[in-house]
Amino acid sequence: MKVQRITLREIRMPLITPFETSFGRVTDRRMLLVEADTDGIAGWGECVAGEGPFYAPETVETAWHILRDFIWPLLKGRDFESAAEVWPTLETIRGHNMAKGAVEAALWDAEAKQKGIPLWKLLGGVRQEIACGVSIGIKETLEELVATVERELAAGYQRIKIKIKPGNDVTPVERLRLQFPRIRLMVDANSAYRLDDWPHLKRLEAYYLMMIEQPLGWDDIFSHVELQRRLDTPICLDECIHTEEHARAAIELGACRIINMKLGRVGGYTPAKRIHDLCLSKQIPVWCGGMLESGIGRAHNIALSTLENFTLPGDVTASRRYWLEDVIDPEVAVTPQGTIRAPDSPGIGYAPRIDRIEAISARKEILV
Ligand code: OSB
Ligand code: MG
Repeated sequence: MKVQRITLREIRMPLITPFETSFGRVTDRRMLLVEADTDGIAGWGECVAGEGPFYAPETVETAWHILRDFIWPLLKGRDFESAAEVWPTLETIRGHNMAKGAVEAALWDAEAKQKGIPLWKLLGGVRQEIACGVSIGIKETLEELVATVERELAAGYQRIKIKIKPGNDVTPVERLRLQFPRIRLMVDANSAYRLDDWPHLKRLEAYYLMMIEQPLGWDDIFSHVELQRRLDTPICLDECIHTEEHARAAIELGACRIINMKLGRVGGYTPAKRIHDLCLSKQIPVWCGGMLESGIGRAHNIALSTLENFTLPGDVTASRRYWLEDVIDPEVAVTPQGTIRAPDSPGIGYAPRIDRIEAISARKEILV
């Protein structure tokens, strides 16, 4: 698989409704798409870096810079046996996992397309139908939150996650539990609390949550160990886990009992599979997180979610929850049972709509 050229594009799409987390509010997404041309076959990836460095250090700008100035020189002219060789090639670059993950995923797509098989099968996926939950941003009012949850449950989604922050946590959770006593419910704090807040977080335990996602510092595994000791509810780590070594430390130290997996956060399929296998051997369930992706990133999340240890519903949802019109054909759709069926067609199995992608591109750079 010879890497002939890479095209970077920044597309812009407005969200149907703004998405608010403890670290900010997004109304318009800027997304960096990577198209990798290999022996005449194009593979696609999406860089999940945000507009600003508020979830993680990377941004669209830093990723563009790293892809053009450091990743491309390592890939240019290379002839890979398989996409599994890409991640080791990039290892000399420290960090910048979202930039690495975008191009690595594009090359996995290209390999699957060259072999004429679905990406999820190439990865070793064991189920074609994946279970889906939703992530609901912080809402202005409890009524709006309840109405949103009602709508998502009616659409079939199997698990509800709400974003919380100090001052907006116990009240919405209590309200949802009163209204929906039996649903699978969880919260995501995106690092909004300190260890000292543990007595307050303990109050959430009255509402039998499936898990509390990333309550403490984005790079602070140690404080989560202390917190998990004080809580019965499982902690799920997201922001803290960038490498297999982080995952091993978190598991061995008891910082979490569940891990949220994001391709971009860990740097691609090769590290994701390694962390997945480690978690499987330690009986730590994983699920696939989301980053408000366009259809390209969504398609990759679907493929990843077919791996054996993805036993909990992920934040992988229909295109229509976020976009009036997505950039892939067909769009991602969810069944009335709250599942998504991984496609039978080669690669990611959803065709990028080049005309639409070009039309909404704010910039483009071809690396040769
Ligand atoms: O923490 O999981 C997160 C979105 C942007 C940044 C971080 C997160 C999220 C989500 C949205 O929760 C998940 C989705 O794409 O639906
Ligand atoms: Mg999260």
